[in-house]
Amino acid sequence: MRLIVITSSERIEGESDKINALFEAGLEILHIRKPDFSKKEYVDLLDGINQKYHNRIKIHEFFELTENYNLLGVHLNARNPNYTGNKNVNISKSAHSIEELEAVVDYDYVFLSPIFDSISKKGYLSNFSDETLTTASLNGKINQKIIALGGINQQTLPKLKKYGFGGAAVLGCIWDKPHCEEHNPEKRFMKLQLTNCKEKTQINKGLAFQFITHRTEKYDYYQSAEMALLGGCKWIQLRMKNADIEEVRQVALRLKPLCKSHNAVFLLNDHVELCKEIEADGVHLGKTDMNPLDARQLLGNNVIIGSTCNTFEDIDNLKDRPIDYIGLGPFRFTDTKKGLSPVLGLEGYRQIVTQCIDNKIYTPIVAIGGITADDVIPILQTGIKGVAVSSAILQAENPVEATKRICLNGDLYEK
Ligand code: TZP
Ligand code: MG
Repeated sequence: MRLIVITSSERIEGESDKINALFEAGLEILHIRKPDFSKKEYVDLLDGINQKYHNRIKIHEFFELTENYNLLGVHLNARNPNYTGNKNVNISKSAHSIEELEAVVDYDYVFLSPIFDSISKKGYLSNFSDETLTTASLNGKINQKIIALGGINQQTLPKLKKYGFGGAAVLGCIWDKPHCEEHNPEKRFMKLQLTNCKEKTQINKGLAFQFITHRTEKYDYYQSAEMALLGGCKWIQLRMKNADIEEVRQVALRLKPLCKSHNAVFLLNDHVELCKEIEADGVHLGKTDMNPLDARQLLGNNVIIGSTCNTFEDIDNLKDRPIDYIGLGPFRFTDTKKGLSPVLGLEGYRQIVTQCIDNKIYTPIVAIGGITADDVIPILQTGIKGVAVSSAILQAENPVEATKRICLNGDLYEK
């Protein structure tokens, strides 16, 4: 889900700096909503925000400012119900009932509120029951264009997932209690971003099983992924070590629709820019690849970012980074990867899972390296949330059957 921040209607001390810090932390869209501000006050606030972030800002007043500042767009409301400018800007509006969601085609997105009891407006209580939201979700009224608003924080954000909202807009949980010394919107946003990351991968629900492509004598990259998909794998990582980018692009462009037709997630190894260009579901980054913070900035909040770790120290170093999952390995020796780190084995995973819990690190971990179908249950029993597999599938006599066995063992563990 995308995360959108709405400013407080109050004046906040050092607000431009705090907004710059939010963008630096990877914020995709900021709504400036200041009903009591004059145009001059809007201008002053915009002038204090780094120009490179202006195209991520939407405004609720003084729509003509979109022209001078090259802003992302406007949010229509009762005070300003129309945009009459001639720029092709991003337009959103608010809705307070499911019936109002009928006309969403005319907008880039629509806020639906209050989903939960508001944090900033005391006494503004949730207007939607679980049943109403579930029905609206089933009949498609709640979809990727609908952004939940009202009472969203780290605790309530995960509850949104089952309804299929395209995102969440937050205000109170970022700006609440602005006068306390600890008021750090950036930190609050990063925590929310981490919660959002964990939701995206669905790793906490059942087996997370990622197939990693590898070229063998028998199969090319595309064929290898296709067999894993036919065996029921729902998560493909296109890893083409030493291939030039054009070659990766060509395979990726064919594989992306194939994954979609199997309802599977499609990740690229290494190539952040290509991930953005072809709109892959995510990217897996090694230690020498792009920093996850920069990748998050480039890709936005909806994209999955995974990172490789070999030790607890690696995981600890990433703890404030907006990553969705960690690939931790190697479980045992494998030829698939060159320059392998020391093997961890089950005991290594047990120790690292304990260290993570002791240090309150909850990023889901996927085991990798030489894993076979028989390893799945023992690995999951250590508290690891999933597995990434390559050679056990590609070296099998029947890769489709081998994939099915891994899925089956994951299912057995769930029961
Ligand atoms: N990183 C650590 S091991 C590995 C990667 C990419 C390869 C995993 O493949 P296999 O063949 O399942 O060991
Ligand atoms: Mg890499």
